[in-house]
Amino acid sequence: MKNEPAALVEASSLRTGAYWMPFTANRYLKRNPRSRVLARAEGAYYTTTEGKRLFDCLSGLWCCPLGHAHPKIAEAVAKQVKELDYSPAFQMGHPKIFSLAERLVELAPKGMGQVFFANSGSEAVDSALKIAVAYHRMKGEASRTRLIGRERGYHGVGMGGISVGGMSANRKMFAPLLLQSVDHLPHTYDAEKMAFSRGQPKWGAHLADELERLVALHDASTIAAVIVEPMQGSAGVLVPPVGYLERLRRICDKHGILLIFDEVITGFGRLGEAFGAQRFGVTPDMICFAKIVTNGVIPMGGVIVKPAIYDAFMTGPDTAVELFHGYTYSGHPVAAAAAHAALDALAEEDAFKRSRELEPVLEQIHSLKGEPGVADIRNIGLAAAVEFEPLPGKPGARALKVFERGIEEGMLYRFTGETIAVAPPYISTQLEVETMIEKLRISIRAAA
Ligand code: PXG
Ligand code: PLP
Repeated sequence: MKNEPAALVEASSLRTGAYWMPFTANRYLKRNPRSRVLARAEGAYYTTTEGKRLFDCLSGLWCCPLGHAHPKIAEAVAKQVKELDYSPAFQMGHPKIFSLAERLVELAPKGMGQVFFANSGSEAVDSALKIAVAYHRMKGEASRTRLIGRERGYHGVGMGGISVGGMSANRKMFAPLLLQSVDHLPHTYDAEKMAFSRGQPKWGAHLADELERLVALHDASTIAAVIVEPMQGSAGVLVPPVGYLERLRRICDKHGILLIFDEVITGFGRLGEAFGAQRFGVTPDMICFAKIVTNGVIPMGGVIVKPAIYDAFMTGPDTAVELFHGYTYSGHPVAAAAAHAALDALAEEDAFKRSRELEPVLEQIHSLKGEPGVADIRNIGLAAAVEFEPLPGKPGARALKVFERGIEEGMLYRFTGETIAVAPPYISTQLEVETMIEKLRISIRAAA
């Protein structure tokens, strides 16, 4: 032990029993936590307690594209804690949250008007679903209560989010708790038709017409909203077919159904524009956001809505609460300060442009086609996923092996199921993105 660096001793002596880790194989990780415990982060790199430097291939969990320990954000947070550390969220406000709402409306596609704040993507989604149902009721259409999600969708882990979500692993354990009035569109993935597509697949726009079938089945008068991720992130970067989102928009308009884009991953430049809405040229009625709004430094999420939605609630006596919903930490001043600093930095560093410049570099990930076990590669914006054929009899084992080899190679990839996902920081250099891809090649070969 004597010759080991101090940090290594620290990692091996960790008492891991009390921490129930989220979305984690607890027993496996705790058997050997060494390479899985992060001590520091700066720029595009983490350092483990062992002293190993890891390139941050997924920008944290999709949330830190400006890099870690960003001096402006760190300073804004430190200053805010001393200036106004907490402000009651109900019946009170503070200057930075009003101005932040205005900034977010400006960043959003034209036609959005107000922002409701929460603290995570899950809360943002549950807020949006509640607003949708309440909105129709305010408009005298109380029968519109049904929510339509999509297969393979991920909308966080709240009761509403798992109900409209379409990942069976996230739903089956909690089946009795799922909302009743929910239906799902089919997902848009078909390996035969679109494997190894670069950017948007050409096939699949017609799958939006399934919404017409759900309308025919349930009747439009029972449907409140459709919620989709413009690009399905958690499912492994499932990119919308050309024309698909446009068709969903048209069908929603035709039937008076609200369209909600869950942009928790796609917001703030991941697809090269402020939101996926701009990238795809489709404006929803509500946008859920979280993650990058503070560069991941302080939790924050929220819902951006069209003025018609907000206005529908602004009736009755003006001393009455209009929406019976909110969180203790809605619009938290420290989160607001972090968000202002993150938005400043995104603008000053021309980060959306940087994201667009790196997109063709990341697209070179398609050079991994033909490597052992690679079943598909998908990409759009600064996001990509490699999907593997499962190792015989061992589901998920291949991606785990790739992930573990990646750590040895100095790369922190994201693995789930049979996929490795990457969404590098906007501050990455071309060489770093290229290296990330080449190290992935080495790791895939090693896992074969
Ligand atoms: N909606 C979408 C579209 C998301 O991607 C959430 C809601 C929930 O956000 P919170 O902040 O409650 O976790 C998400 C979160 C991954 C990964 O590796 C994805 C998410 C979170 C953690 C990991 O794909 N997405
Ligand atoms: N549980 C209890 C007992 C509470 O008092 C509150 C808030 O006051 C909550 C849950 C909700 O917490 P939050 O507003 O942080 O979501």
